[in-house]
Amino acid sequence: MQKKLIYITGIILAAVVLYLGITGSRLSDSSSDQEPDLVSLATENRYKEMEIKDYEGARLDPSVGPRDNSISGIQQVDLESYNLLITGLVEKPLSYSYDQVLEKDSYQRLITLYCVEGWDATVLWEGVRITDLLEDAGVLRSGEIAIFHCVDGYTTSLSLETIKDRDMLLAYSSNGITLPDSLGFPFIVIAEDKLGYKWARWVTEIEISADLEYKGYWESRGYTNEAEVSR
Ligand SMILES: Nc1nc2c(c(=O)[nH]1)N[C@H]1C(S)=C(S)[C@@H](COP(=O)(O)O)O[C@H]1N2
Ligand SMILES: [Mo]
Repeated sequence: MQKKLIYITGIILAAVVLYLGITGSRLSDSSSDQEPDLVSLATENRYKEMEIKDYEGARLDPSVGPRDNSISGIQQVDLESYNLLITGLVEKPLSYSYDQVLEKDSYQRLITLYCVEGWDATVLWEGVRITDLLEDAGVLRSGEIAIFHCVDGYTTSLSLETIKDRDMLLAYSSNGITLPDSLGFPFIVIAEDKLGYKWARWVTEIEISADLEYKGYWESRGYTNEAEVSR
């Protein structure tokens, strides 16, 4: 009886020693490796497959914000029924299909989006110039601003002067992949140097207007119409 007890205790002790030995060596392994911390690991998990993560030495952020703040959640746009309209103070209102927009000359730019909530994302954008899209419609002399209408009912505006000065893009790609739904597929306004709420996503209509007092969704709720990024 006593022999059996000693025998069993021996086996248990051996098992414990073996277990500690294995976990111990694992722990020391991981501390010697350059493993990412939890935050970079979370970031890493937000990148989509095929997405570029570095560009000319700059680290790109995932094509999705840290959390979704859209007024009605993430929208899914069906290209079959999608058109981008150019309306308002133009000689000839236009309707572009997705493919017709992509036929325009394309440009690539590394630009950071700053949200009023304190986060930012540096992304490699690819898109067409907004002025190229407007040119075909012929903006009337009375036109002062562009109002962006979106699938979720969101609106925001930019002065035509700002759009021209910054040579702003309407992007269809982020970090080398097709713009994900979360970033506004099919199109997002790359409002360089302007706060996040000027970056209209899921854009369906660009309306040219003379109303310098126009206020979009967040602008009419107290955010400045200038939306300058202060850095
Ligand atoms: N259509 C549409 N575009 C939009 C928004 C929105 O709710 N709907 N939110 C704006 C805001 S406040 C920011 S910061 C950016 C990024 O939104 P996110 O915080 O949801 O990623 O999209 C902007 N464009
Ligand atoms: Mo925002």
